[in-house]
Amino acid sequence: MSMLEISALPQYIKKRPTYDRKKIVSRIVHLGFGAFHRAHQALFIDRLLNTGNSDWAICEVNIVGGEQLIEDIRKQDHLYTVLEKGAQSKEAFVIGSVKESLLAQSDGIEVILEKMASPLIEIVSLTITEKGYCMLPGGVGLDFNNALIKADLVNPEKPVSAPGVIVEALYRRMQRGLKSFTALSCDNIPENGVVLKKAILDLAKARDFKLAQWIESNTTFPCTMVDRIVPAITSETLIEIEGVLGGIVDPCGIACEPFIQWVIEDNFVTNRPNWDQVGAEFVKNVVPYEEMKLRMLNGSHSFLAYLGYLAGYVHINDCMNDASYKKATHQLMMAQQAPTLHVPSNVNLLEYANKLIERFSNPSLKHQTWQIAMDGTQKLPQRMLDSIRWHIKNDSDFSLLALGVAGWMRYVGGIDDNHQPIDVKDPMSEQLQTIVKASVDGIERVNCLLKLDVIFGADLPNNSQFREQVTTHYLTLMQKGAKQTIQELII
Ligand code: NAI
Ligand code: CS2
Repeated sequence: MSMLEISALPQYIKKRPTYDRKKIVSRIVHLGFGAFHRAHQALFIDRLLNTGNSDWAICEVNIVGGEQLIEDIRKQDHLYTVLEKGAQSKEAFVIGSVKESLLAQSDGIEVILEKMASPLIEIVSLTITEKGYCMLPGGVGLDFNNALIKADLVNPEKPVSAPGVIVEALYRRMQRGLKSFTALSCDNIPENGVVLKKAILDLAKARDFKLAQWIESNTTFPCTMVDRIVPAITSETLIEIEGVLGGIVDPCGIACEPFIQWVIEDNFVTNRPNWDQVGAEFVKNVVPYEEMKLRMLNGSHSFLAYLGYLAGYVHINDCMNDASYKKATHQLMMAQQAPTLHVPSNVNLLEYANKLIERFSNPSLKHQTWQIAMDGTQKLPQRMLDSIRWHIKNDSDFSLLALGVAGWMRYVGGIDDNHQPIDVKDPMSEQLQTIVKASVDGIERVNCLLKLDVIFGADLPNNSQFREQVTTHYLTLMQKGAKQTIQELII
């Protein structure tokens, strides 16, 4: 058993850094060194370094959690493995694009802020999950009741939230007469750049109007569409990676599907790396790509997460092995999500949907329905509710989308179809639990959940069609369970 280092790698691991890692420079600070970033952005940056045409590297930063990962990666000179797993293939890549790392808990926020204020840093990117933005669901504005935001308003120079950290770093750059960095959101949020900008400006305005003006005129917030299925790591996968590496142990390894996509709005403050040379796309307008991905892929993912979990399906590919679930997912995509989209001219939605079904069916990935079901209050608006609004306006069928919403309601009720308790994880879980405890299961529960206007707005609960469909599906799910409900609906 040995540690991960280039000289110890078996010859057959061909995909490894070919550049001099001593010469690479941290020009990017990334907030949220989690599973996804390791298998996506860091890999694109590594690919570009391998062309020999770039010296851009990353300083990874975790301000919430992630202590063990940072501790482990420091021990192996910030190298780690990405294992791409297709249905019948696997290939390991050793990634060298991470130059250094900082952890708020041990290094302190001051060191992180100074790094972000350094003139060398040109991009601050983020994968901090939807809740990290501290926005009200639907991205309508910063949540000033969020405990982290409240703390940052009192102590702006020692921030604890991601928006607070960015605002303070930008404040220091403004004070020092430095250029701004580009703030690059890579989270699954519609118009993620616009949402990030709103979070930052809302907080900056509450602090200092001059700072807000400076940010508005000097900082850019490109939108991005990011896509690659990267399940949370498991001990089985780490053992698999060890096997592929010929006995080298890599606690920072991560596995993912072979598919990868990154579409980026070309709007950077300074020069940006030519990620288009290694598979990314720079475009003027990312919105059509984002909407397509969020509704077709993520919308179906959430549908499968709730209805699959309730039925006892642990993984997304288990759902795909059930013919009714597979058919319902394809129908959801083509009949109820696709019509709501304005797709880029080079995209064929039927091919896109077929490819998604193939990706969801990948038996090697073991992507847990429970993982995707997490944080539903942050996900439902962009994945299902926007499409439902479109159908209401166009007087068309949204039955499967309504079933997805009813599935979420059953899920947050905390008991699955086999009467087993569900570990519901959500930033609003306290509120959800209060509602669940105080309501009789059935119509009353649905009515109480529909009162959550931060999720459903004022319009949807007042729409009789929406209310009726969600209630009917909920009652059917209660009576017959998710499997039978889906079977009967798609016949
Ligand atoms: P993860 O749980 O492995 O990592 C989450 C990261 O966010 C951690 O580094 C954590 O430190 C940070 N974080 C969590 N809460 C935070 C907060 N309140 N403030 C600041 N940082 C916070 O999750 P993973 O898989 O890396 O996913 C992260 C996000 O990436 C997703 O929410 C999604 O928006 C996006 N994404 C994920 C994909 C996937 O398949 N895993 C694919 C496409 C996008
Ligand atoms: C998933 C996504 O966890 C979730 O909510 O729907 O992380 C999904 O795997 C990615 O967006 C795929 O790109």
